[in-house]
Amino acid sequence: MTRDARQDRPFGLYPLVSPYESGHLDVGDGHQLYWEACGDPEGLPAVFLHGGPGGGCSADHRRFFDPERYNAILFDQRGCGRSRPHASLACNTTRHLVEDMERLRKARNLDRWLIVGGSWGSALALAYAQQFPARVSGILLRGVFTARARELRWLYSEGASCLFPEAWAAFAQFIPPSERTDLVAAYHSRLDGSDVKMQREAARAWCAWETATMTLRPRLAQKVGAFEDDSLLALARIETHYFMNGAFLQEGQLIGEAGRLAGVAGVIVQGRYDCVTPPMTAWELHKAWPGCVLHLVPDAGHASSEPGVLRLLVESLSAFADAARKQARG
Ligand code: STX
Repeated sequence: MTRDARQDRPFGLYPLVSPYESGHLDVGDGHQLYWEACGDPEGLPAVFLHGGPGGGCSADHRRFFDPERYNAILFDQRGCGRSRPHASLACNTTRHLVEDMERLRKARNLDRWLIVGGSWGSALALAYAQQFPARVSGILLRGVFTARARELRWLYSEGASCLFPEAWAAFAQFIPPSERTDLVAAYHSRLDGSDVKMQREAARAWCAWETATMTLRPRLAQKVGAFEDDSLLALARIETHYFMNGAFLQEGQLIGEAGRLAGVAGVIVQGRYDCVTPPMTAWELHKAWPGCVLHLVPDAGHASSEPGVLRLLVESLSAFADAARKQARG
C-alpha cells in the first residue's frame, strides 16, 4: 500500500476541521447557496461537488482535503443541504449550477481551482470544466456519471435491478403497476405533489433504493432511516427533476466534449463493482480525454467511503497539492 512519505501514515481521511469562513451566496432566482471555506486560505484552491443532485455536503467531505495544503471550498447546490429555499426546483438546472460555481469562484476571489466531484458531482465537474477550462487547475472524479439515457436506464429501469432484486422490488412496488413503465416520472409526480405524507414516503422509498446500491459490502450501520426527512426529500425531489430531463444536458454531451479537457490534468477513481455508475462510463470518458488517468479499484462499489476508493482519492489530492507546490517553486 502506498504511504504518505511526508507523514508516514496510511492514507485516510484528515481530521475534521471547522470552516475558517462560511456564508450564503445570493445567486439570484431566489436561491441562496450555503458555502464554506476550509483549511489554509493561502492553500491550493479546490471546490468539492457533492452527489445526487440534491445530496448536499457533509462535514466529512472536508476531510478529503489536507487542511495544511488546501483551500477547500464546499457548497450545497441549489435546493439542498443548507441552501435555501429548501428542495426548490425553480430555476434549478445544470446550467444554473455551473453558473453558480463561477459566481462562487469569483466571490472567493480565486483565479483557478481544482474540481473534485463524485457521481453526480462528476457530471457537474465535467459540465463546468468544459465550459470554463481556463478556470480549472485539475479534475478529480469518482464514480463517473454523465446522465446519458443508458446510465439512467441502468439505475432506474433495468440493470442494477438484476443485482439487487429485493431492494428493486421495494422500490418498484411503491408505485402502482400501471405507472411502473417510468418510475422516475411516477416518483417525481408524488414528490412534487400536494400530499406531504406521500412526499415523505416517496422520498424514503426513492432514497432506500439509492442507499442499497452504494457499497460492495452490505452496510450494517447506515440505513436510509439514519437520514433526516428533509435531506431525503431534497435528494429525491431534485434527482427526479434532473433525471426526467436528462440532467438538462444533450445526450452524450459530457463525453462528446471531453476533448475540451485536453491539457487539463485529470484523475478518475472508479470502483470495478460500482452498481450505481458502472465502469463503462469512466472508461469511455478516459478514452475521450487525452492524458487523463483512470484508476479501476478492483474491490469497490460506488461510495467514496469504499476503502480502496477513499485511499486513492486522498492520495490523488495529495499528489495534486505536491505538483502545485513544485510548480510554484519553479
Ligand atoms: N445519483 C448518484 C449520486 O450522485 C444517481 C448520488 N447518489 N446518492 C448520493 O449521490 C448521495 C451520497 C449524495 C446521497
